[in-house]
Amino acid sequence: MTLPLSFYQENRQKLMAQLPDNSVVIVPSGGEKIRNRDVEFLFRPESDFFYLTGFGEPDSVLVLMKMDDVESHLFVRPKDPKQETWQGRRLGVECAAETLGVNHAWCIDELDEGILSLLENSASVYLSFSQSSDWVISLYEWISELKKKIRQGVEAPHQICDLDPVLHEMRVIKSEVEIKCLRQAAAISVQGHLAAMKSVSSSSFEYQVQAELEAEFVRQGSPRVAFNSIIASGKNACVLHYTENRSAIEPGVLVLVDAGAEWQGYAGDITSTFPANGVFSPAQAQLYTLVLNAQQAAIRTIKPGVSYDVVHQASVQVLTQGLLELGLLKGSLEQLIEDEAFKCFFMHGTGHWLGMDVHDVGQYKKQQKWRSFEVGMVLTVEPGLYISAEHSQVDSKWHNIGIRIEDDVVVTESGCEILTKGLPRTVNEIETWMRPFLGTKAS
Ligand SMILES: [Mn+2]
Repeated sequence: MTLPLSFYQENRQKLMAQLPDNSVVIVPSGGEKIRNRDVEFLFRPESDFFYLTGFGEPDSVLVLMKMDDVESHLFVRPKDPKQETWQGRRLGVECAAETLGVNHAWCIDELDEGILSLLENSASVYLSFSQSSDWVISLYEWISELKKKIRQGVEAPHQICDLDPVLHEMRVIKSEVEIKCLRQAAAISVQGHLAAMKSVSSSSFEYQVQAELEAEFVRQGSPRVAFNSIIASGKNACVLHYTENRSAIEPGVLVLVDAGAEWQGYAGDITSTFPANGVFSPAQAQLYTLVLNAQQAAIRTIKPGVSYDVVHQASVQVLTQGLLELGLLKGSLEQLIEDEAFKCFFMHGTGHWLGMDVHDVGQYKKQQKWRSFEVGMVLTVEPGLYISAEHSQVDSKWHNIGIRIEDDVVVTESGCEILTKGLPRTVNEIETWMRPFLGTKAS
């Protein structure tokens, strides 16, 4: 399944409708990157480019112009039978315009002269200020070339603008089609997490759980993970972005899995935490239930008009209260919240925008004020607690427990819809769900 061309065409139209006349937009796909010697990383286009084209090849550049009409120009790699035999098929210049629904296709080798002709007599050029600065250097060179033609009556652009605020604001609000893709990315991610839970008690090492998780993603048709999977057992769960996944899974520990599949360029992002041998210890169960309560309280706050920071406040409130009751923090609730005492155990935010990028683009604040939720926004809700052994002031029964629970939600008219449904979440649900799959480890 691919999205219809009209999705990308509409995105281009919507973008250009917001820009002044005589604007030119430049959006590159990015290129392949060397991993080591002659091996490349698997290529994945920049999300802005993919959002506007649906095209997955490297070394491509989209140029949109708003002169009398809106025109779309795409620079792509040429057909090259020898290269294609070795490196894979290319769409080529001939087919590109029709296949991708753009007005004109160019060969990427003609980029300099092509862009020069497209920039002639334009007033403003828009490109992403968060992407490579090489483009700004090229742009200056193109503009100075055009300025040399001033006596021939050519006008050069006199304004370089950041494309991010306009394009990324569009990407924050997801359309029905996008929500469908996110729902599918979430559903595949759920299946992967279930496979991980199913396999953990018979796995000796974190990477074996990763293999089961990612095998399920692939089996379900996801072309790649949305980000590097985290399989963190025991104390490794206290390292927030642990991706080594090489440790032996010790008996009795919790395993934190933070992983998501990609679908049509859209990311799933789920964190599950479950016991390696299917049963929580009392201390693990207490902390786990606290994080789950915080997550549910946070999700309950989400609806149109509510300020973004309310979600975090809700989870902070529940977590601080719970840490106080369990004796991990001491003092008065109000004071502890004001002093952000929770930060030594919960050091990240409660979530982020989710879309084509796992930490998706878009402002969180406007004029220094947290923005309010709108229908079609998609975000993660993921409170956590991480009690490393360095916290010698707390009882050692809490040490080396790291828990995060993360789901993806879309803001709806009446509240929000959880996209990542179908996972056992309470202590009881998890233990009951895992029971039939408890195996013995191969020695
Ligand atoms: Mn996340």
